[in-house]
Amino acid sequence: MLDLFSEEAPWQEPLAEGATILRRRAREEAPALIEALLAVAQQNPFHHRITPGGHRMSVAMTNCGDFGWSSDSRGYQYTEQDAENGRKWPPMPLLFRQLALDCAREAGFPQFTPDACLINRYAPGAKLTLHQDKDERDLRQPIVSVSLGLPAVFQFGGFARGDATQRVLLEHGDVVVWGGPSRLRYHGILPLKPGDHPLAGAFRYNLTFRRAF
Ligand code: MD3
Ligand code: FE
Repeated sequence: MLDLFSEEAPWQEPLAEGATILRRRAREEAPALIEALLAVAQQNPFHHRITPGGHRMSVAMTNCGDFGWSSDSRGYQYTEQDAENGRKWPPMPLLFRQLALDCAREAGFPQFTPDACLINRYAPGAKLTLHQDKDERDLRQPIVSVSLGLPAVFQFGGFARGDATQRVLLEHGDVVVWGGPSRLRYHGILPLKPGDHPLAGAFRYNLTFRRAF
């Protein structure tokens, strides 16, 4: 039955405890978001990091905000400067910050204030293997993710790497807020299929807003 008094909008669904998908929430803002992320990348180009294990990541990354996440042979860390060029990360565009705050509030996290935004760029074939995000100081803070451009299959599992996984298609404009117990779930992205998106061309972009410190 249609519940007119439901607290949740129909496009807002729980994925798991503490995780909410806001389908197409960022559709209207998407052209401006893409323009802003390309401007960030002009100041600090996308780069394929090397993992501590010595592998070149297929996903290209840059960051904006007070802190940025990166990896090198010594490990993963949040830093105020890009070790690649010694410069501070570009500031987080106001539009980014506002969207992250609004989505976090809508999903039940009104106190969220991101200090870091990691920007991932996927070309065809790029993937992210199952991992946990646990380099942030306060794991009670959620992560807000925004998908732009080509669609991708997102995998999310349990609290151990070998746990069963679910698959969810993440499309242009989809926002997911990961908090509560879902914050430590293993997750990843299957290899991107080639395509041509009207706003993003051959790429998928993902913004993740975080409270690093
Ligand atoms: C679940 N990014 O940057 S977004 C990452 O699409 C990352 O680029 C993927 O995983 C991407 O770390 C997935 C969805 C996401 C982001 C962070 C999470 C899911 C999460 C943190 C905890 C649990
Ligand atoms: Fe992650």
